[in-house]
Amino acid sequence: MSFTTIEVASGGPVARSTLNRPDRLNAFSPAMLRGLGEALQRLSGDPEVGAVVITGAGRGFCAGQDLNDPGMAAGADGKPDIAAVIEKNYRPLALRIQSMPVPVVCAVNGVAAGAGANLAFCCDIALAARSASFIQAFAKIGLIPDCGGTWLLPRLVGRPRALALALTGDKLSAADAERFGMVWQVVDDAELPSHAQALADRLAAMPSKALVATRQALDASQALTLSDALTLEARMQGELGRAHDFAEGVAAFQQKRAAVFKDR
Ligand code: T3D
Repeated sequence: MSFTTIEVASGGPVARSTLNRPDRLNAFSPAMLRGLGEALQRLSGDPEVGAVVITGAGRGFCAGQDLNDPGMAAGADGKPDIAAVIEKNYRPLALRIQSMPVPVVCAVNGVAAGAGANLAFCCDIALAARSASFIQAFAKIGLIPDCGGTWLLPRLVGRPRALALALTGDKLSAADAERFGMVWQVVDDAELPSHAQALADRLAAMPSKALVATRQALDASQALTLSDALTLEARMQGELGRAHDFAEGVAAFQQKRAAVFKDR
C-alpha cells in the first residue's frame, strides 16, 4: 500500500501503519487523515492481518490537527468549519479503530498532542516510549477534546483527572500516563518498536474474533446495568462457544499443543 504521509508495512500477521510527516511532528494533514483511514480499511479486509500497530516517524507521535492547514479556514461563511472536519475525518477514524476486526496496538514514540493523543487512546493497547508525552492541547486554542477525547478520557482516568488534563492542557509524561492507566506500559525508547512488534505478534496468534468481542463487550458495558451486561455476555459467549476457535482452543489444551485460530 502506498500513501504519501502514511507508511504501511504488511505481508505477515502484523501490519504497521506509520504516521509519516516527521518535520511537522506527524500533525494531521487532510491527506494523512484520509490515508490512515484508507490504510486501516484495507488492513481490516486482509485475512492475513491479525494485529495492527500504529506509530509515528521521527521524534513525535502526532501533534494533532495541522494548525497550518489552509483547509482549516474553508467554511462557507469564511470561518473554520471544524464540525465538518470532525464529521468527515475524525469521527470515521475513531470509529474505524474501535471497530477493527483485529487488535490495534499504539506505539507512542514521542509527543502525542490534541487529536494525536486521543488517537492513541482509541487503540486497544497503548505502549509509550519513556520520552513520550501526552497533551490535551485543545483548551490552549479555544477548543474541546475531540477524536473521542470527551468519551475516552473520563473512562480512562475518571472525571477529576480528565477535567484537569483537558482544562490545563498540561503535558503529561509517559510515566504519569502509565500511572494514571492511560497507557499499558512504558518502555525504553530504543525498545518500543520491538516491544510493540512482540505484543502484536502475540495478539495476532490469538483468537481474533474473541479478542474483538471482548473489546465490544467492554465498551458496551459502560452504558449497561450489570443484569444487561450479563445478558450480553451470555449472548456473545453463546456465539463464540459455537465457533471454530473455542473448539480448537479446548482441543489444543487437551492435546498439549499450540492452537491454530481462524475465526474472524
Ligand atoms: O480542524 C480542526 O482544527 C479540528 C481538529 C482539532 C484537533 C486537534 O488536534 S486541535 C490540537 C492541535 N494541536 C496542537 O495544538 C499542538 C500544537 N503543537 C505544540 O503544542 C507543540 O508543537 C508540541 C507540544 C506538540 C511539541 O513541541 P516541541 O517544542 O517539541 O516542537 P515544536 O518546535 O513546537 O514543533 C516542531 C515543528 O512541528 C514546528 O515547526 P517548525 O517551527 O520547525 O517549522 C511546529 O510548528 C510543527 N508543529 C507542531 N505541531 C503542529 C505543527 N505544525 C502544524 N500543526 C501542528 N499541530
